[in-house]
Amino acid sequence: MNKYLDISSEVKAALDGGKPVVALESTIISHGMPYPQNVETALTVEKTIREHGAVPATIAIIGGRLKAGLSPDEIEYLGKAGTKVTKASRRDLPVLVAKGADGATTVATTMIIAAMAGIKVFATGGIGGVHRGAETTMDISADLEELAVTPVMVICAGAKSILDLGLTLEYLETKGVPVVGYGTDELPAFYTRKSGFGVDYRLDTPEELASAFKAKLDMGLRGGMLVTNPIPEEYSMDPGYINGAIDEAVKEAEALGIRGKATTPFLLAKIKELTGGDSLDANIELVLNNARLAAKTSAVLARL
Ligand code: PSU
Ligand code: MN
Repeated sequence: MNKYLDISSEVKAALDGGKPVVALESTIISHGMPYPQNVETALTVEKTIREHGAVPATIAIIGGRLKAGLSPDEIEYLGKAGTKVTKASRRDLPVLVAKGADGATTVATTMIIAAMAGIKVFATGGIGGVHRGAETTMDISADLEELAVTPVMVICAGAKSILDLGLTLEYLETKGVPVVGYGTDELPAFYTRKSGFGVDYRLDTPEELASAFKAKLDMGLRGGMLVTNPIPEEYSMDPGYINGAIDEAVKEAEALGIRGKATTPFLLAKIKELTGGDSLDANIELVLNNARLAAKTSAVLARL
């Protein structure tokens, strides 16, 4: 086994026994939501996964160790420390590990560590993508490159329109990443169920998701699969309202010259501020919805 990797005893027992396991990221804890809702949400997501028959493996870097499976105390620590913990994408891993530092893992890094541990299904909220204005800034999330090379199914609620959704889909197509709509033909836009952009395939059951991913693994096709699961109707937000807040956040980021890895956390915090917490409630509900689907899908995959 990778000498930098620690798999918790519960996660290890599940993997050794061929039981379903669902990976979870930690940037959403340290950088994506405020304390204490971040910790409460992370623990509720773990509970939801257990209730649906799988074992949760929250992933992070603690003291330079790659962790698959955190204790509630470790989750509390990451949530309380918040943005003091380095947001860790692929390029951050070597130095953080060598220095024995902490890192909150993005979608990209969570996929890397999940794959090292042998975990195939990962639930999150939103992924990074091609930012608006990327034709001049070249701000394209490392999440997309990871989906191109690392064999993990990522279940998300689509992408926020802080991104250029059309360019994000083009990029994923070029990289050979299947983009699946769960029960929908349209890419969901995180807070809303619709975006105006189509997905590659609509699949309607956990069985269909699991068998498509199994086929990809069996063929040895590198890379992952992106499953986009619309936010439940009752929690979805008014598109005019939320898109107005997003546009304002993007303008403010430009005016302040926010760049690089600070961009996504800045936009998320700004949107939350502008919508007075409504967006946080929607965010929590869609993550729970993705956790349920991931637990069910990993249970099917474990039997195939
Ligand atoms: N988008 C969201 N919520 C998030 C993120 C993105 O709606 O919490 C986080 C995820 O961890 C994602 C990361 O992997 O931001 C992408 O950051 P960047 O755009 O810097 O690659
Ligand atoms: Mn970026």
